Amino acid sequence: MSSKGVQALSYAQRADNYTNPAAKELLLTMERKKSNLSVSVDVTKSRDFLAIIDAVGPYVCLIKTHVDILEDFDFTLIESLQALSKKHDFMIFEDRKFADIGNTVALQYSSGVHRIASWSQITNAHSVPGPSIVAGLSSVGLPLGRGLLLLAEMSTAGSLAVGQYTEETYQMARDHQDFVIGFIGQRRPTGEGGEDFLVLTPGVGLDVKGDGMGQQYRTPREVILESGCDVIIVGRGVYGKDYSLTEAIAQQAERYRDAGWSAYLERCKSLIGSLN
Ligand code: S5P
Repeated sequence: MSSKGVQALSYAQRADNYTNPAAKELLLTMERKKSNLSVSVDVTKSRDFLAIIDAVGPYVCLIKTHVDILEDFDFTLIESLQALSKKHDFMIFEDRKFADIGNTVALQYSSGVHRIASWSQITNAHSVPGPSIVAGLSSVGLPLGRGLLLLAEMSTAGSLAVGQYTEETYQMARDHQDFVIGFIGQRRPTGEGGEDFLVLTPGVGLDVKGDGMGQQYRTPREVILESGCDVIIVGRGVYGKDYSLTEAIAQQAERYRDAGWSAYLERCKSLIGSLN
């Protein structure tokens, strides 16, 4: 199936293209909730973390976490996160960006304070160590039905993840399709050998173009319609700086959800027309 052929399918139709349970569940959740929005909850206090997730929960398919940012982390927080995931019907993605040898990443994924594999349905890794990082992580995650995203590109100015690096990351994914379900990247790979991969894209904002620290923002329309990505990842664009404004946060989540979903509908419509 060509890259355009994949993009013309609905998210629900694409669930059949995967054997990995986390990929299937994400696609079906997106369709059920009519949302391709993931909110990235990058705050330091558990109270704010849970309040933001409860506010945005109705509008997202996926909550992205950085649990190592939380100053007051303890494992009961994970139980609260899982309760919110049930209440609002979203999946959980710990953005751990593993980047070490296979043995070390397997320990970081399964153990330590955070025991990520025990609760995070999706996680991600840099491809810089080579295929052994996938082997290490899949030894822990595959038996649990987890899915892995490889960082093929980054949203930051001057990123080194370009060209040959990105191409070889795509190849690593093709070689491990039982566990690698897609990429963190800025565009859908072309020249695929018929496989379907999920592309989750950070660096999304409707109001500003950057953050003064290298982050670069594009709109949901650019990401979903023009670049053929699947999920928009939005952090500060949704919750700003005052985390107590939960109504305003929910409104922003709704705004991004609507922008992402209408770009997806427009994409399906234009491609179905052009493929017929
Ligand atoms: O290339 C990347 C990859 C990631 S996962 N660029 C990113 O910004 N991210 C993450 O997405 C980053 O770690 C942060 O959690 C989120 C973007 O947050 P925002 O506040 O800039 O939307």
